[in-house]
Amino acid sequence: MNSSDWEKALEKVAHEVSSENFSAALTEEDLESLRIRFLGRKAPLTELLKSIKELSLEERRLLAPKAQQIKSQLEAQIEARALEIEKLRFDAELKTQSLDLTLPPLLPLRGRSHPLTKMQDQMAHILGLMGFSWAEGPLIEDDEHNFTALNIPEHHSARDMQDTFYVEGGQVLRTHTSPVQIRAMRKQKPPLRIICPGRVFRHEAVDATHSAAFHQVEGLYVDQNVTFADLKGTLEEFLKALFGPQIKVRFRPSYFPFTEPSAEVDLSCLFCSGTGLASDGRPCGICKKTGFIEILGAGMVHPNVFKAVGYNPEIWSGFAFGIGIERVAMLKWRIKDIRNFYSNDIRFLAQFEDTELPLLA
Ligand code: FA5
Repeated sequence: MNSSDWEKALEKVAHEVSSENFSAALTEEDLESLRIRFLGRKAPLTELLKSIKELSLEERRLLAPKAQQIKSQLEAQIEARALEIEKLRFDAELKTQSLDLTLPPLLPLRGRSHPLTKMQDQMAHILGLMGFSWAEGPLIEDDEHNFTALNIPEHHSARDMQDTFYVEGGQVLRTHTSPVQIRAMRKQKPPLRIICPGRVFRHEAVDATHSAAFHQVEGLYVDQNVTFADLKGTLEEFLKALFGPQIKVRFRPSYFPFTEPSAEVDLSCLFCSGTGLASDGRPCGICKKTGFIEILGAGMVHPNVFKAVGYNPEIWSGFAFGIGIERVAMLKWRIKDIRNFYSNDIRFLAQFEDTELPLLA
């Protein structure tokens, strides 16, 4: 199309627009038909704007603003009419409905923290009273922090303990909060006492107690002459503050490449009071009849980890632990399925009223 045909076509559109009576549109549907007719993908104005690239630069400079002006004018007219239609609808509604001013007002919905945030805060609060301060690290980690510096070299079978999501460029979604230990120790000289709460990711099949994205709180304590007894005492004290003095805590020998010796820590099952049997006498489905549920991994920091961050293992010793926040929350509030936390069901989320923060005995 040459420029004079183009201009004529535009004038035709302008004429059609100016002779259209937008006030004749009485409903949103009427207005939508008008919008499609004038501004839709196949509308003459849209076609014209698409074909403008066939004109010379000079012609485009002259004609494009005219077309744009018609388009903006159309959009403004349609928007103005939409507001009028809305008002017409509202007025009609007011005529048919009566207003009862004696009705009690609707109370505004109050937002609250997610139960996992509440649990994380409670845990951080207790550990804070014990002298641990908060540290953070990135969710996308490099191999060095997530594995190598934690004494898990490449091709080591321990990498299979945590199925990993790999990101482009060789990075990973962190599989645990332990890499923050490395970051904290490389930044700070010992002694040091930190916790790192945060989200972690594993390529795992999701079921009632496993999620592919979940939360942990890492703890790390480094000083001179730290012993396994310090680790036991700290964790027992922490878990009793969180669950109450009646809770039973069990340490089982385990293996983590970054701690030696290592342990897994179980809590007596709160669903069956540690009996292993549900109220109907059948085996407890949560603890699988064992009376205990695993909630954390822990151990004494491995000398290779100290070497990787430049701490002398002959001078410094320490313990570390990693707790699953979901698992603790499930036990504390008797939640049988981890997926409830992520379902965004307000009926579930609204059950967790603010409770007082626990104190140490
Ligand atoms: C670890 O992640 C170690 N980094 C913990 C650690 C830290 C050990 C420091 C020693 C020193 P593990 O894979 O066992 O360990 O996970 C720790 C806790 O996270 C488990 O006890 C459990 O409570 C929770 N957890 C593990 N996998 C899942 C999952 N898929 N869904 C929900 N919680 C999980």
